[in-house]
Amino acid sequence: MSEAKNLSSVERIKMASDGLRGTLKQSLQDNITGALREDDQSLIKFHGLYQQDDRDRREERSTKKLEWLYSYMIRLRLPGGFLKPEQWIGLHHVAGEHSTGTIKITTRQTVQLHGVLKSSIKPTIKTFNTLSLDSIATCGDVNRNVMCSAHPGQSALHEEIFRYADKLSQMALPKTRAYYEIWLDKEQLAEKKEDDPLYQDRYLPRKFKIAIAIPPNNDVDVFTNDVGLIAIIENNQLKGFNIAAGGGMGATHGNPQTYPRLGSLLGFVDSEEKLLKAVYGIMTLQRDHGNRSDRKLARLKYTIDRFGVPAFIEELEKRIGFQLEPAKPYTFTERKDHYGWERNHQGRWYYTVFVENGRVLDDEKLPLKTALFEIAKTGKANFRFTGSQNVILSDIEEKDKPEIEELLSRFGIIGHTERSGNVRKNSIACVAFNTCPLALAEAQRYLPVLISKIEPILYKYALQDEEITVRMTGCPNGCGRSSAAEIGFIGTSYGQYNLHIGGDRLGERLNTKYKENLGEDEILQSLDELLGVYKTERKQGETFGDFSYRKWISKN
Ligand code: SRM
Ligand code: SF4
Repeated sequence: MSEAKNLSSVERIKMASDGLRGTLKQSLQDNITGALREDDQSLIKFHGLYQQDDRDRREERSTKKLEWLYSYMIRLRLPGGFLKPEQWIGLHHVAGEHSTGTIKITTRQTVQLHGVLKSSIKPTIKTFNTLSLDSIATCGDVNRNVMCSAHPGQSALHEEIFRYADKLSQMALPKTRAYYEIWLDKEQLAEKKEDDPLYQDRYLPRKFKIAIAIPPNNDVDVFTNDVGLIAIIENNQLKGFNIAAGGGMGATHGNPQTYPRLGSLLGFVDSEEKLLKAVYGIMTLQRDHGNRSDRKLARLKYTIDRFGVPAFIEELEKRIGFQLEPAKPYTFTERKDHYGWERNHQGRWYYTVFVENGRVLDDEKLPLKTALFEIAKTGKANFRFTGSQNVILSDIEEKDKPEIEELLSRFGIIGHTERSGNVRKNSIACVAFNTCPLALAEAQRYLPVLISKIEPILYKYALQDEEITVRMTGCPNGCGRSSAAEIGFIGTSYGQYNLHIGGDRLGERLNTKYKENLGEDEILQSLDELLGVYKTERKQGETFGDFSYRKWISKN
């Protein structure tokens, strides 16, 4: 099944890279350009960085006959999305010294910085290293940041399950020491080639993503991952994990061979050993059978669809040497962050802060970055990121709660979190312009504005308390998981979006394209019509997603 011939250019770059080293050292030393050599642009991703340019300034730079304004985005590896306060303080300083200053919480529970100049990459990574942080394998054809349900108050077993994110991340780290040599000036071990039984010299055909959900909250959107693990808890004990595989959101406009897909349940495992073996087995199956000639068809979801789920399971069981048990029953009842104060079974406090689209910065409305910095300086709260781009100030002792509360209040964070409407608080937008090279339309810079215009419609129909999920992405790659929203906007060109409806609230049914290429006026008009009908015709308790599926999608 694997495509031995016609390997894509990235395949050749990986194999010739000498363990992801390529000519990165030479590229970095070249002061004539802010860019890297072409092959190194692919390789640097495996080190957690992307070469980008400021798209707002392309025209101006071209008119002046200047090179585009190149800089780098760096993404941290934070399994389960956890930082200690001293790490947040360090990150705050690095962001100020070496990047645009904004700390961006991503949809995979980690943080990234934009606008790092080539000359600042090494100092940035070195500082991260002093904070015990790294960016290894947060991009590239490897396993990415492993997610885990974020809310500690949700289960007494949160800590135990959370540790699996780190175990999986460790298991799937590439073995090459290139990161240490290139960025941290560690010595190359003479003659010794790193042996990497998992990735070998070709790595995976494409990116790979793992998430762990703790029912009843599907806050990690578990079925949108290559491997989605659902913790099965019975009588307050962790019994094991259901394993789903083959989720992914990306598609390409006009290419019907590409599609978003939710993961298929493969079965259940009852021990850590079996879990790690099964995930490793899935990764090697994808390594050996994934499409290596067409990167658009290379994700695990396409591999599984080529096999068919039963044949994939059979092949997996052959590799791992044991049979998966049938998946155990579980129920998701929500997929959201719990804003404000919560307490866990040990009596510790957590405050979930609403961070619109994950952008931590100070602006005229809210000094969010300063507030989080001041809170970190107390040393009395950890930072946990959520898959909806928010931050939970966590593990706060009862005696320290008043101090944290006073800071949250003084900087307006409580007011902001409480005042923001439900639809806004459940929304997600990807980065898109000005840094994403693939963006066709705005997302994080536009969704807040659009929601301000949708809110009056919600009020008109007295729907403002509904928790409808609205997500926007600047292109169909799906970084904001817009195909898994009740209302999804997917950019088609500047100022225009496809409108998708009919996804469910829990992330168990994808939405469907309802209208194409809408500008703002048409979006608002469509939503006015849809929400008006929803208000008058819905059954009691029926969500917008379920209603719109029943009314407009399922019959077509
Ligand atoms: Fe993504 C590519 C940003 C989560 C699917 N994603 C990109 C790039 C790197 C553009 C590029 O290739 O040059 C974007 C960088 C923009 C920038 O300037 O920062 C980008 N993706 C993001 C983030 C930062 C969006 C955000 O606002 O939070 C998220 C970082 C997550 C992380 O911490 O690792 C992010 N990307 C996702 C998700 C959601 C998820 O993983 O839960 C998806 C959909 C799930 C999936 O993978 O299928 C996603 N990103 C993609 C794809 C489509 C992949 C595909 O299968 O076709 C691309 C394009 C590609 O890989 O070719 C992409
Ligand atoms: Fe860029 Fe598209 Fe991802 Fe948005 S969805 S960050 S526009 S690749």
